[in-house]
Amino acid sequence: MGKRPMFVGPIGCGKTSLIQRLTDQTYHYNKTQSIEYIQDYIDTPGEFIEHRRMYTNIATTGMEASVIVIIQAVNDSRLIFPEGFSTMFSSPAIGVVNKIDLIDNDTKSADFQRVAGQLKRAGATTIVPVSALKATNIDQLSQQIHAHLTSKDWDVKQ
Ligand SMILES: Nc1nc2c(ncn2[C@@H]2O[C@H](COP(=O)(O)OP(=O)(O)OP(=O)(O)O)[C@@H](O)[C@H]2O)c(=O)[nH]1
Ligand SMILES: [Mg+2]
Repeated sequence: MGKRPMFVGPIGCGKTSLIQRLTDQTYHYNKTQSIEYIQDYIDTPGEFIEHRRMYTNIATTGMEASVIVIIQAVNDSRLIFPEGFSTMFSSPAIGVVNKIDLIDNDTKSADFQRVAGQLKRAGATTIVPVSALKATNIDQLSQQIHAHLTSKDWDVKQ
């Protein structure tokens, strides 16, 4: 079984849009209805994170992933990921704050700091600010993801 990154986050935070950027697909809206495998990426529906009774689905699928990418939009003021969220996985978690175009890329802003802090407390080892819309910091995100995949894991497709 290949080892992949799995993207989780609430409805509309931009998981699918980011995967489209990372895989050089056209950026277009496409509501995720179920777990989808897009090239080497695992995309999940936001419902899986918004409804805790669906956490088991995420935990099970997470066993196939060697890195968990937890994503929240900068304009989402809710507490989405509980403290220690990442401990349900055996793989490390990267935190992504998406839609930074809405704050003019200002990572010092209170909104950014609040979301980044929540992701850290959820267990993210690093925080990457991105905009899927403007394609900002996509290379940086790609590097962070690949740093968590051994080349062997990433190359093997079975
Ligand atoms: N302003 C802004 N909008 C974005 C950005 N990324 C995504 N969006 C918009 O947010 C909406 C939801 O994006 P999706 O990528 O479908 O979000 P998702 O997390 O896959 O949502 P589900 O599949 O429903 O869980 C779309 O209208 C996107 O165009 C961004 O960086 N900035
Ligand atoms: Mg989606």
